[in-house]
Amino acid sequence: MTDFFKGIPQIKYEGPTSTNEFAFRHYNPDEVLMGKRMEDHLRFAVAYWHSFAWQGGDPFGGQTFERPWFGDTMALAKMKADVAFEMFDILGAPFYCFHDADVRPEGATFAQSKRNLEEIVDYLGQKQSSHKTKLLWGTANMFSHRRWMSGAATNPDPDVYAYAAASVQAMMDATHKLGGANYVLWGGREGYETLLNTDLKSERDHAGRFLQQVVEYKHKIGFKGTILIEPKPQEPSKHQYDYDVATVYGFLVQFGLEKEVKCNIETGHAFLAGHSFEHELAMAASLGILGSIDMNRNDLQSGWDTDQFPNSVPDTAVAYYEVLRAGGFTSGGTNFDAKVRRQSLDPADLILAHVGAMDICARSFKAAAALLADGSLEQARTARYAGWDKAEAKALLKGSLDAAAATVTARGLNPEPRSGRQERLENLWNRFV
Ligand code: XLS
Ligand code: NI
Ligand code: NI
Repeated sequence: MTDFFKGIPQIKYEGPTSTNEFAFRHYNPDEVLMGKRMEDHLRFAVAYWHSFAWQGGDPFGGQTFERPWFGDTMALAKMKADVAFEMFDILGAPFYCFHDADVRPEGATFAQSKRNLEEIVDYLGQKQSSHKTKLLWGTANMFSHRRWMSGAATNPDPDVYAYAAASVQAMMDATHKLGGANYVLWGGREGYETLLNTDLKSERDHAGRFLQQVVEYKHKIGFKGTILIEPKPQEPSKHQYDYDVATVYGFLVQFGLEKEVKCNIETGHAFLAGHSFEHELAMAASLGILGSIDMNRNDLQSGWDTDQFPNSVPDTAVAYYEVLRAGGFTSGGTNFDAKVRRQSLDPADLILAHVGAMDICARSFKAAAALLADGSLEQARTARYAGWDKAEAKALLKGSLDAAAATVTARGLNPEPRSGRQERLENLWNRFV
């Protein structure tokens, strides 16, 4: 036991009227909704990088956090893991997620980095067997070190492609060993800064071949988890190839991977792409590639990926409504890809940020589940499209364009517009949130 969280109790559900800061008011892991425990629906995960590796820097200043595990030794990496699992226990977090670079010190050579990773993975494995928290996903950080500055699989230098292959292989092995439910690829540097020096076609081709190799390797080692691509339009690159869900789907189809790979969709990334979070979720669900979510929020004035914890029930509820309509999570879950602000120095800030976010998600999820169970919204949606159930409507799709055109005169069609009822549906929605 470390004493980092000394004095902080385990967080328990106390109900909506509780005034105890260190309690859940809405997240009740054992409460059954739609036939499933809330914990099994939401599948919360803590992101190792934001809570344990990030030092509080911004473009104008460096480290603000002083954590006893900051430093580049294996002993400190183990202390970091000890503290991480203490936090998972306090929160009752069923899952966590990490990058290779979050958990181990970088070595002088690839072989040394890999040995460091393997040693820490064994340590994390022991932790997992004596705690309840499991791995939602692992991923390789191929954006921080200067070797990745011009891309990983899309780098003009083939040696970097090889280094990316070795990095992903090592992290897939680690994820497999730890029983991870998914493996994530987020391509922060898989894009360009300027088209003046970029061969866009060959970069995309290399990214496609790389992803095929990842999928081939998954089958070779018998990893049963889902491979997930995390779309983001820009930041850190000016333009990233995995711009949004629809772009990723086109890319997957081009490389024959649309049945193999799904998406990990992040709230703030959806906004950066000019979409709402629910748009990205609905799009992925309609394409059969909704995998998992990175839950957070952006500061909408700054227009940047600020990775704040969610704090709006109406916004979060529409997102979970789309997840529920799609049948809920299978291998995926709700990863808090969120960090406390750089002035939030106290250990309690880390805990309470997650407590608040888990409560926001639980409240939102309950609202979404109640609306879905009520059925009125889905009935209204079904009624709006009911014309398509008729035989003559189905025939329009089966036949040719001129056959469809001919029905206008044959049936004397003169369509009357009908109300879309948006405000009435918004009022209905607002009864639940
Ligand atoms: C950055 C991404 C990153 C991924 C994992 O914007 O969200 O944190 O989730 O590499
Ligand atoms: Ni992000
Ligand atoms: Ni993310």
